[in-house]
Amino acid sequence: TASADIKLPSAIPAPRHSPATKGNPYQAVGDFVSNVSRFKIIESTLREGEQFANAFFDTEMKIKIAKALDDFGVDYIELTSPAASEQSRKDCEAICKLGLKAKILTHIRCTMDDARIAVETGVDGLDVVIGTSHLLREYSHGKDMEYITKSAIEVINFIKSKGLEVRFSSEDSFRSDLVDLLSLYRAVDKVGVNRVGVADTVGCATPRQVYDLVRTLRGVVSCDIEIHLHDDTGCAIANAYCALEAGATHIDTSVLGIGERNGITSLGGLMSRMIVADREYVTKKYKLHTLKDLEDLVAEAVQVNTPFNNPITGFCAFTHKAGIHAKAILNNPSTYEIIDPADFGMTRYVHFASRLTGWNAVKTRVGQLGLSMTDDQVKLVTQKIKALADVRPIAIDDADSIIRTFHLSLAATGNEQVSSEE
Ligand code: AKG
Repeated sequence: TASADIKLPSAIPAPRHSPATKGNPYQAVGDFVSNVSRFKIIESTLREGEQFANAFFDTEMKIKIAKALDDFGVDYIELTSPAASEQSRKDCEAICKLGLKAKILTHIRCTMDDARIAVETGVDGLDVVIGTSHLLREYSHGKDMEYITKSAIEVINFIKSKGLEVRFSSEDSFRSDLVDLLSLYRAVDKVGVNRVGVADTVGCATPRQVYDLVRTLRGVVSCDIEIHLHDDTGCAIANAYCALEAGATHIDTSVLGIGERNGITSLGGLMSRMIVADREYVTKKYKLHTLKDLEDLVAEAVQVNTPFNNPITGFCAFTHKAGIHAKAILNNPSTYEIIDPADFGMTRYVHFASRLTGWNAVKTRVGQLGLSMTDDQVKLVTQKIKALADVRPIAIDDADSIIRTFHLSLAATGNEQVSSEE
C-alpha cells in the first residue's frame, strides 16, 4: 500500500557505459561497434503485439496505444500490414494522419502486391520480411534463395522509388544457412535498403549466437541493422543487449513483450537493461515515468495482469524483505538496487511484516507512523512481529497494530524503562 512505502533519497550512483570509455584505450577499441549508447526502438505492439493470443485492438485502442508510445518517445511504431484486412488498412491510414513524432512503419510480406497496398497508406516506411530457413522455404512459401533475392530487390526498388524508408528482414534468420543469409543481405544492401533485419523467430538463439551473427553481418553491410527476438527460451532481453553490443542499431519491442506465442523483447525490460548500460541516454530520450501507465493500458486492452516479476513495474520489483537487505537499503539504496525506482516514477518498499524482518525496517516504519521509540524498544517490538509471522503470514496492518499496541503499552508503563534485555 502507498502508506507502507518507505521513501528514501534517490542517491544511486549512475552506472555508466560509454563506447569511448574514458581513460581506457583498450576498452574503447573493443567497443567501437557497440550501440548500447545510441540505439533506436521499433515498437511493435501494434503489429507483433496484435499477434498475441488475447489481442484485439479496435481503431480507438490502436490510436490510444500509438499516442502513448509516441509520448514515451519510441523512434518508430510498426503497424500490422494493410494487406491483412480492410480494417487494418484503414487503421494504418488513421494512425499515419495523427502527425506523431515517431515514424510510422508497416510490416509486409516480400511481395509487390503487399508493397503496392502499403505505399498508399501514408506510412514513413515499410518493413519487408520473408522466411529464409529451409523449414520456412519448404513448408511456408516454397521459394528458393534465388527467387527470394530477386523479389527482395524488386520490392525494395519499388518502395525506394516511392521515397519511403525500407527495411528487409529474413524470417527465422538463426536457422538459415549463413552463406545464403549473408549473400542476401549483401545484395539488398547494394540496392540501398535502409536497414536489414535479423529475426530470431522461434526464440532459439543464445546471446553468443546473436553477438556472432550480428557482428559478422556488421562487417558485410553498411546499412543499419535491426533485430527482432522472440522469448521462447527467456533470452529476448539479453539477446537484444548482445545485438547492440555487436553493432545492431534498432531493437524491436512490444509493451509487456506481447506477441506470437510468449512474445518478444519487452519495452520495459529493454529499458531496465539499457538504463543500467547508459542512464543518461535512456533518461534523456524516453519518458520513463510513463512506462507504468503504458503497460497498464496495454495489459487492460489484452486482459492480462502485469507479471509479478516484470522488470521495473512488477509489484515486487523494488520490494526488499530480508533483514540484512532492508538494513543496507535503508543506509544506501545502491547496496541492493541497480536501478533507481525514481527514474521510472516508482517507489521502493521495505517490507517490515515477515519472519525475516529486521529491526532497522521496523524502526523506519515506527517513524512513518509518527511514533517514537528507543532502539531497544524497536528491537523488542520486532521480536513480537517476527513471533506472529512465524505462525502465519501477516499483513502490513497486522504489523502496524503490533507496533501501535506496543507503543501504547510503553506509555502505560513509562517507556524509558523498557529494554531489549527484559
Ligand atoms: C518474426 O520473424 O518473428 C517476425 O515477426 C518478423 C520479424 C521481422 O520482420 O523482422
